[in-house]
Amino acid sequence: MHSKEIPRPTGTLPIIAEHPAEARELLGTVRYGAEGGPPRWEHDRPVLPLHMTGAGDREVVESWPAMGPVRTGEHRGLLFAHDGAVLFAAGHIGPSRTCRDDAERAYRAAFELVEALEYPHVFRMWNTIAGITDRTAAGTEVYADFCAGRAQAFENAGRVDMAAATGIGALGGGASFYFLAHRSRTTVHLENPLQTPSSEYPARYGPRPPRFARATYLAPGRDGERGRVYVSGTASILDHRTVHSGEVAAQTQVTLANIAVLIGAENLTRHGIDERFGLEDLRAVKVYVKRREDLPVVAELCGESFGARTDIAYFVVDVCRRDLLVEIEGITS
Ligand code: 3EB
Repeated sequence: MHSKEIPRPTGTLPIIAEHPAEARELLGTVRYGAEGGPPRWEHDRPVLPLHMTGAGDREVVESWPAMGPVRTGEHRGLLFAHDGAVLFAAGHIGPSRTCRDDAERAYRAAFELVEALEYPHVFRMWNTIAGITDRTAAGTEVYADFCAGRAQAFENAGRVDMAAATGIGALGGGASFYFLAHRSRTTVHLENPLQTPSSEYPARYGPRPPRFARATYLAPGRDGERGRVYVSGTASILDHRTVHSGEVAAQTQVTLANIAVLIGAENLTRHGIDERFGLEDLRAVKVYVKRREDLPVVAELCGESFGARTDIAYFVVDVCRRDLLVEIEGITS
């Protein structure tokens, strides 16, 4: 006799599918689809539409399960849902051309929310920004402008901790974000010894540095939830420099190697975590590719590196630096 492991819904690993999972067990849903805009209510749950797929691409629906009775609400345009353990919140930052002020406002609202609801441990944030490498009316790069507003909000809130994050292009719909915070589980924000911490990037990348950790480890819960690493959007960056400009295969390899080092035994030990993970342990992987023609090469390299059980979604969108061709994120199982 052999028994088969039955997948158990968990509050901190999403279900990624072509269709939304059943509403009553969810915190919220993110639609990586053909249109973006403000979050909305569907079946009393927040739904955030992101414009991440082009004509003919399949929509990807990311559903965050709830572990208990869910309460919902709205705070300054952020729609949220929480179950006593995890808070999910989603918002539309605004048009990308006025990113700085909009980002500051949106992040201020986010920090107010986690304080008020008492979910202090922010463990993952996603930012999607249309025209991320364009210039604002004032001549600043949109991404740099976004970073300036976000940095100001962190400073105003007195927040020195930085969570795992993704900052990535979108095909339209301005700038949006969503995040997850835990009420009680310990978070350890991880850096990668091969990469400069984002908050120490030199000024050439923008007036205020980005604010994200390379990954966040959410420690095991008393309820039996395992420890997981949430890997940020990771790119072909060593120290703070893009490497292999124009070469998609080499960029993909450096990106995968960066993630392997980040989640491996040595780096986790350095952060006081007695666990180890490899690329084959990742789930809910998202791969962002700048040029559609690079998809086959990137998909082949990812297919070889991740496990047979890894679910991978590909999106063709701009990455935050013009010379970056690929960015990859995931969550350990
Ligand atoms: C980088 O290392 C790549 O601004 O939140 C990755 C993850 C990136 C998060 C963010 C940006 C962000 O700079 C870009």
